[in-house]
Amino acid sequence: RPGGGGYMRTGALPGAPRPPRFLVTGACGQVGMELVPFLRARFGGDEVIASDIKTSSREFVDAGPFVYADVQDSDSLARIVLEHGVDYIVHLASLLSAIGERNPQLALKINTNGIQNVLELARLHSLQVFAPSTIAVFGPSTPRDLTPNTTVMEPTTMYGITKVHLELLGKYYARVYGVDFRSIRYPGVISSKAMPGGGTTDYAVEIFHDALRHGTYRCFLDEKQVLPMMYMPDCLEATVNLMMAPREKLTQAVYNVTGMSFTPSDLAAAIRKRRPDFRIVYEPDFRQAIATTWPRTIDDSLARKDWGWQNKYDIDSMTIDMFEQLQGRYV
Ligand code: AKB
Repeated sequence: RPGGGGYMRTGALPGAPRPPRFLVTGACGQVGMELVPFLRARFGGDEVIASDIKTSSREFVDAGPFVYADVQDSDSLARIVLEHGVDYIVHLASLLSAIGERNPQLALKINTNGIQNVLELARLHSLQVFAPSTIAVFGPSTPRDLTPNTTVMEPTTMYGITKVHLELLGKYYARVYGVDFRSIRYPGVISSKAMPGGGTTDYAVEIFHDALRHGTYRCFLDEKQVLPMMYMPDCLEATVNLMMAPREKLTQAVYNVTGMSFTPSDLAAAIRKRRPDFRIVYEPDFRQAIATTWPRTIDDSLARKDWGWQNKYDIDSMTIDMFEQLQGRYV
């Protein structure tokens, strides 16, 4: 491999003699399906190894290197890292909040084993790690408006608990072993390519599909529930910008990031600007109880200051783009 050191790490990502090689776990999930092509466009198709325990589509598997990897199996992860000369693990595999409350034991097992295995590999083979955290690390005792980067983290969901574990473990490996661990607390991510799976913020994606298919949506959250959100193009930019930021610029390992905050009724109103006949009914279920424990708005000023985070999309520009992206699918 040109200029490459096999499994030896080059150490320097920005300005490195060759592009870094990435392993993305959970690549067939909502973020992975878009982050993998985004990284490939930027760093080269062969430099990004997508991995998952399932495949999303034949097209995705054929688009570049794809391997089977269960994040709970550290030996098979090690094998991939060594055989492919991986420098950077982007660890996306995780069970989200709603599905995690349906099966807390499974969420605990997959989420904690996954990050433990990834960080151990990073320690042993000098890899860099990006692993997203979430607004779900916050709970009822956290200030819910303009939630600061550093504040109380007492989540009440298993998902949130496993992500606090991820954050603290990542910082431990950074402090004790010098692992370069970076993380963003993702808000709800809205995207057009892949459906999210098992989250509390999923309504903000489902609503577009149902608006286009049926002209109506049954919302599982209360109409007044404000939650922080971000559109996928902003999520991709934020993720790669933090991954590539010069280390000396970073004052944190984990950053709050947000693009907008809105309620289901705000989103319905934005949709009605394009679909005046769109109807929404509210039938809050167990996910509403999760949402009430999360922040309404997030203070992401440290991300803006340290590595220049800037969102491009607000609720209206995101809605216009979602319609453009999805239109062809349902005509
Ligand atoms: C979820 O709703 O569980 C996720 C998240 C906010 O982390 N989208």
